[in-house]
Amino acid sequence: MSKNHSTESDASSNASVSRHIRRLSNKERLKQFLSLFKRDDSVLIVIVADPDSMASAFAVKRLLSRRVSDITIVHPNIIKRLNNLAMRDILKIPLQSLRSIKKDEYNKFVLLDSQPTHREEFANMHFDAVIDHHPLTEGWSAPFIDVREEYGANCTMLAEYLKSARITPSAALATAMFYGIKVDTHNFTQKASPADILCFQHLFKRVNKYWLNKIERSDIRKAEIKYFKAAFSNLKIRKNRIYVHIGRITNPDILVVVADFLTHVHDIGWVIVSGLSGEKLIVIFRCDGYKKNAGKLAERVFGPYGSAGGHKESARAEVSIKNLPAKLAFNFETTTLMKMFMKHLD
Ligand SMILES: [Mn+2]
Repeated sequence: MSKNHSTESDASSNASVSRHIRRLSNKERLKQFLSLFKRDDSVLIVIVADPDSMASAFAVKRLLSRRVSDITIVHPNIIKRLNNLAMRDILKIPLQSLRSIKKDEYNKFVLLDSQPTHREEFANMHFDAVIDHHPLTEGWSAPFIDVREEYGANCTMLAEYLKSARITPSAALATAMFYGIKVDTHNFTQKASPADILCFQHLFKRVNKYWLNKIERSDIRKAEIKYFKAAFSNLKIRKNRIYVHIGRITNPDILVVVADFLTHVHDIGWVIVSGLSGEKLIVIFRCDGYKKNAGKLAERVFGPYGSAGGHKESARAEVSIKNLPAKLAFNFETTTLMKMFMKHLD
């Protein structure tokens, strides 16, 4: 069977493989998936590492353990988020970078929570199985394709495979899947299917809540505590809005942590936090969403200078400091940030 040619017939066969697998019962689907593998197979599981994909890979590793000769999980991206590093380390999920392995030492390839069209690194890889919950893309093929867009989390699908295989997840695996579902559904405030809710409920009693707490809370590096000091001394409150320019930062993630923290303040409708990273001014927007739109405000204020946008309640702008009018760019501080919003907020 020819693979990965972007022809019409392949595209339609890809959709039809997926349609066929969708129609199967959970048991039949599991059977088909397992039938891809033989005892002496070396399996490479490929993910773009995030909580949902890590949990999915962990589940497939469990599903195939004792069925194949060896299983390796790899990811092309660098894991920067502290929560994700904590998840990997606390739950002992064995991950390696895609660059660190030799592909020809493996004979079976599984892609989870992603599709071959999602990243350049996947374009010339031939996958035996793709299990994903993103919209089905064209121009690739695989013998086994299970793509269910309506699922909030990919690992919910894997939890169904485990259930059909009568495998009870360990505390580490259950915690991984539980966290994966929480993150991908934004604690069930965004896309979630009844299957995600059922799975969440089913996993609940196996979750280690201490591990889960530690993973969820680990989002500040020790070296970043100092930015809170800067934030508290620089912040200005006007009307029901908090503005803070933190100054120079090494990792923009801290701006998100500070902004989210400040949304806890009573009677505050807007939080706008900025920092300088390299040549860039990064601005994080948070609002309560009531008659407000963070994405639109970000676009109005920063759109003319760089990339800006987001959702109703949260948004982000990244602009090269050189693109700002000289009188703003020179010595940017909290009052400069406030000035930029004057025209746009009453
Ligand atoms: Mn996902």
